[in-house]
Amino acid sequence: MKTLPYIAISLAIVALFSAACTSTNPSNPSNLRVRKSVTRMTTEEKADFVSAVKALKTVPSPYDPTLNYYDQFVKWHYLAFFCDAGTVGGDGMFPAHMNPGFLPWHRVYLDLFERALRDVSGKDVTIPYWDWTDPSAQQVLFSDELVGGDGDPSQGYAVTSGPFQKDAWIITVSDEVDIDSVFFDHNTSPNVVPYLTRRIGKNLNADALLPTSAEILGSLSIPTYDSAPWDSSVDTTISFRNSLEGWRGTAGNECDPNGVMDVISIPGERGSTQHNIVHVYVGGIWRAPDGNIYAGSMCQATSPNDPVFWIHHANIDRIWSGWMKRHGKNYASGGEMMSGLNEVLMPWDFRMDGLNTPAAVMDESVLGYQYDELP
Ligand SMILES: [Cu+2]
Repeated sequence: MKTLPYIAISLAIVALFSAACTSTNPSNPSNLRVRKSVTRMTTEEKADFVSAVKALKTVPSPYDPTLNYYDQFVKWHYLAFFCDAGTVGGDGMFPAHMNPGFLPWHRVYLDLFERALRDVSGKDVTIPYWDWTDPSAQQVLFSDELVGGDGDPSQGYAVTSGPFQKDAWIITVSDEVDIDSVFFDHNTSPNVVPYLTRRIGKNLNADALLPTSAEILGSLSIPTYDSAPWDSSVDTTISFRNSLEGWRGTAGNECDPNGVMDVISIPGERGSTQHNIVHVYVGGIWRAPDGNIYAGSMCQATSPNDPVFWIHHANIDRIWSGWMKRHGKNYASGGEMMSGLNEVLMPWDFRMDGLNTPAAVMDESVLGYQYDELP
């Protein structure tokens, strides 16, 4: 495997706006779409969201005729999961995790998805968010009106309820690489099955627990956006980004020799909280009777196969906005990754409106949306 060409990005800590100017565009607030908590959606809004998501599976991607529009998004995320931009097809894909670009990359990604939902449905659909600290949100989210429930143990934890159940929601883009096997003595199956799997709350040797309010407030109190060495090993007391992304205790293991990131948390081996642990919470990790360790759809690099992904990441994005409300629109980057303030986050270079760099998307109102409530 080639190594990523070293791109030195000098430290850039830029205060774009003062903390006083962090509210959404006051001159025209009514034009902003509102992303709401799943608990505040009407029955009709839930139905519109679900049918728009499902409609994306039925139309071709405008970017790649071999994919449907939904699976285009899955494919982008999969490619963005490699540390080494030269690993997959040499297409220079930006590594969208474990670096300062994590938050702006996913902000642009969600925005493109939300635009696709509106285009395909002709309706003013927005992505709702899942406040993990609200138990009623979990009930609403995993109901048949939204994403359906837990997997069925008798069917390999296939999701068999709701609009995205087995046979009604077909997965075509799957992980091809075993993410964990390089570092660990176990083998996590890429789980190549054409349906969603979930084993909610199951981590290999313990329960996976959702983030607490105290943990989120702790992240929100961190004054610096990110710090050297700008990856998953940075001390989380000086990196809001890494604290929220959820890496803990990964020093020295930021990327494996195959250039694949490891999102999976095994207690005692690698800690994981917040963004990461919610992926684990929904997908689950378990040892099957065949001895292999399996990870549910949300634990894969192709995690956007599970529509929970969008609702989870809207909450990540909302917490980022909540952090900027407190600390100003500050951004800091460095290291090898292409995550500089004014660097185009790949592959979003096709965006002709220029909303594809960290600087351009710091204020979500520029993208035309706001949250109904910030933490
Ligand atoms: Cu991601």
